[in-house]
Parts: sequence; structure tokens; C-alpha cells
Amino acid sequence: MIPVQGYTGQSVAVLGLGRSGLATARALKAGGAIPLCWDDNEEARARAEAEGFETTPLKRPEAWSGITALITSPGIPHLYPQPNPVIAQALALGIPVDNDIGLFFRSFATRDWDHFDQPPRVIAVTGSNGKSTTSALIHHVLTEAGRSVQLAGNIGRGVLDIDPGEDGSVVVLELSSYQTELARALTPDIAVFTNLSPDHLDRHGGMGGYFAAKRRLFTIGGPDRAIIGVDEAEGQFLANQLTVAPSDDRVIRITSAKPSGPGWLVSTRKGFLAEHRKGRQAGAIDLRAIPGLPGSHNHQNAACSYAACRSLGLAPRIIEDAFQNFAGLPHRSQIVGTRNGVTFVNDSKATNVDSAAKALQAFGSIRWIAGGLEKEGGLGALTDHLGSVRKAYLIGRSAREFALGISETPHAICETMARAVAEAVAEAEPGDTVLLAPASASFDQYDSFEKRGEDFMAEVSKYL
Ligand code: UMA
Ligand code: ADP
Repeated sequence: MIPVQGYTGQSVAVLGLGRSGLATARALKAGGAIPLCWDDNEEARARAEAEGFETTPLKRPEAWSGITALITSPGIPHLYPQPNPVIAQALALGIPVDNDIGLFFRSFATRDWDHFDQPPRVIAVTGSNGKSTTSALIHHVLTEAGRSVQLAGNIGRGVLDIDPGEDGSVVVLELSSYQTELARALTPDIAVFTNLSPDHLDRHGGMGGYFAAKRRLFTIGGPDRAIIGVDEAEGQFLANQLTVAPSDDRVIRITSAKPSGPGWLVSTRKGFLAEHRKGRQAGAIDLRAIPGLPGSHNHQNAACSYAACRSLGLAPRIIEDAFQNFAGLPHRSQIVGTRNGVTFVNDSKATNVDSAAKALQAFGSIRWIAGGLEKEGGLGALTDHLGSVRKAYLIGRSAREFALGISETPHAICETMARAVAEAVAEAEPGDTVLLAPASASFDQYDSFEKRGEDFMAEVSKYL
């Protein structure tokens, strides 16, 4: 745990008592603060009370007397579509609102570091897609290279839950837009921006607000090195703003285009990763046969991870060796099995249109299981990527709407996963890929994308 510094003896309100909130309450207490907790869910409050935390109904104005700050959880709206009433109360009273990420960056460095040869380094990864894969891959490479490394943040572990930094150690943080928008301190040594496409727009008041939330990671603390995917205009703009001169070493550009210019860049054309610095090639990796990194989207993740590891001084060869045995993450382009020449792939994490488009590009001759709870932005961006789809098997609440959006592609409305898998299996021919890439959230039929992916795998296992 990272004890929170700067609040000793002070009362601090904590809103949300899930993974990040409970870790925050514990870390505040360890640092000598008095956490006053609230969660709109009674069971969550009961769990915190069982751990000895005081819960206080923070919706009442009188509850705020003597409270120094409010620390809130990422899943709780703080501005759009409208602030949670507790946050609205803090905003009205002028009480500073922060989150666990802000507390982490204020508290991670300690006096012990004065005795370290190499102070701990923090790598923070943001972007619309590929954050988890990139963060996990950086963690994997550093582990294989024998470095002491911890992984936390949006990937599932509250950042204040990790162990204090050791001499020469590294922390890899996956940060969502919910987290970067609110943190009052954001000072990673290395910051990564994978890409940008529409997601969570209701929480950010549109695309401009969403990009602004992510940009804070690069503008608030000013990382020593910024690794930026420049395949979209937003990434190009961000890289441009951070660059002082064309050969500036502070920015590493990640591109799927032909490398050019004197700067530091890592390109991934046709499955080959190439590092160029000051106009010269400095490293190269053939990514095409690496089993844990299929598709151009994973090549982008590989390039971001490569650049982060190179920034820490690792040799290209060490990074390449570690890439070879990266297992990939479950529910992301995960090959579940094969039967009679048909491959089954679970990409349940393809919850938005861009990630589903990438999955559709990564495989050929696809029997595509899609649908669920449709996100803002619609399916428009997918129409250019349906060339490899032999047939779509549509499930969930958006099935009928999806059917209208892809009317020229053969499709069937299956509603449930069981029917979709059964029909896809019955019609599949050798060489086909049965791909779950829903382009939708899962909450109409499942508790999470993980449960949806597990259901797909359970249905597929009946036929393997
Ligand atoms: N709650 C309220 N009032 C509300 C809404 C929620 O009191 O109006 C309470 C809930 O009752 C619950 C708690 O808030 O007890 C949950 O807080 P939370 O949703 O922030 O979830 P945590 O368990 O704290 O998990 C959070 C991240 N969740 C979200 O951003 C939604 C986790 O990312 C992260 O792994 C974890 O902190 C540790 O850092 C998950 C996620 O879905 C994986 N992220 C989104 C994504 O990847 O798309 C952004
Ligand atoms: P995040 O943590 O940003 O949600 P993940 O690594 O969990 O990213 O991947 C989420 C989804 O996006 C999966 O469907 C995955 O196959 C797809 N994906 C992974 N990397 C990329 C990328 N670089 N660009 C687009 N889609 C990606």
C-alpha cells in the first residue's frame, strides 16, 4: 500500500467503495488521515464498515464541516451527464475534488528514495483502445528483463494498493479518461497515448471533452518522455504540441505509416516494427509470427511497449525475446480453439466500434458474433471493415438496429450467445474464423465483458 501523504489528522471524504475507493480509504488511514466514506450502494457501505471505516451520508451539506477534500471513484460521474449529488455538493462548497491517481502521484515518492541509486519510474498508459494490452506487455517485458515491476490502475488494481517503490523499480499504470480528467497531480516519467476514437462520450460531453481528459496526462506534469500514436489527427496534434524541434527526443511517435523525419519514431508497417532515431534505423522486429500479438492493432500496442522499454534503456533484442512469449490478455483477440479448420476467437473486450473494426481487420473469412448495448456514435465506422465478414450473428438489445446498419452483409438475428454460436458452428467451413467482437457494451445481457467472453467460451467448448 502507498500511505497517502499530506492529509495527516485531516478528515477526507471518500465517495465510492469499490476497488479504487476501498484501497483509497485504507491508504488515507495509513497516512494518518480520517476517511469519511460513502457509497450509494448499501452492500458496499456494509463492506467498508466491516473493515472499520466510518460511513457518513455526504449528500447532506452539514456532513461537510471540517472535510478537507473529496476523493471520488472513476465510475461515478463528476460532471457529465450530471455530477453525482455528493460531488455536486463538494463543487458547490468549493471543496477540492481529487481521485486515487492524484493521491498516488502526490504520495509515491518518499524520503527513502534519497538512498536509491535509481529512483522508481512510473509509466502511465492512456488512449481509447489497447491500454490494457500495452500496459500488460510493458509489464511482461520488464519482468522478463529481471526488473522489479508492478501493474495497476484501470487494469483492475487500485493504484494506492501497490507496494512502495524500490531502488530501480518500475510502476506501470493504465489510466482511463475518467481517471486522467480528475487527478490533481499527474507526473509519470513516461506517458503513452495509444490512439483516440469515440468512447465514453456521455461522461465527457463529447469528443472534445474526451480528448481533453486524456491530454491532461501530457500537459499537467510534463512527462520526461511522451510516446504517442500518430495515426489519428488528435495524436499528431498532441505530438506536435509537445515537440520543440523536429529532432526533439522527448516525443516518440508511433506510426503505421512509412517512417520519415529526424525525430524518434517506431513504425509498424506490414507487420515489421522498426525504430528510427535521427534518421537512422536503431532496431527492428518481425511481429508477424508472434502468437500473442495478432493484427495491426496489436502491432501498435507492441510499438508503444517497445518505445516505453527503450526509454528505460532496454536493448531491442531483450524486448523481442519477451514479445515472443507474451500470452496476450483474455477477451482480447484470444484464440479459444479450433475445430475442423474453424478458429474461434474471443474479443469480448471489443466494446466500441474502433476495437471491433480492428478485430475484423485482423482475421479473414469471419463469422461475426456482434451486438449488445450499443454505444454512442453508431456503427457507421464499421461499414468499411465488413469485407471479410461471411455472415453476422447478432445478439443483445442492439441486434435489430445492427441488422439495419449492415443490411448488405448476410446476417441472422440470434438474440442469445447460445444460438449465435450454434448457428455459426453449423454454417462454418474450414478456414473460417468465428469471432466474438460485439462493438457494444455487455450490460444488457451480462454483468461485464468478461462474463460475456466466458459465456462465448463455454458455448464454444460444447463443440470443440
Ligand atoms: N457508485 C456510487 N454512486 C454512483 C456510481 C457508483 O456510489 O453513482 C459506487 C458503486 O456502488 C461501487 C463503486 O462506486 O461500490 C464503484 O466505483 P467504480 O465504478 O469507480 O469502480 P471501482 O471498483 O472503484 O473500479 C475502478 C475502475 N472502474 C471504472 O472506471 C468504472 C476500474 O476500471 C479500475 O480497474 C479500478 O477502479 C481500479 O483502479 C474498470 C473499468 O470498467 C475495469 N474501466 C472503464 C473502462 O475500462 O472502460 C473506464
Ligand atoms: P483498453 O484497455 O484500452 O480497453 P485493451 O487492450 O483491453 O484496451 O483492448 C480493448 C479492445 O480493443 C479489444 O477488443 C482489443 O482487441 C482491441 N484493441 C487492442 N489494442 C488495440 C489498438 N491498439 N487499437 C484498436 N483496438 C485495439
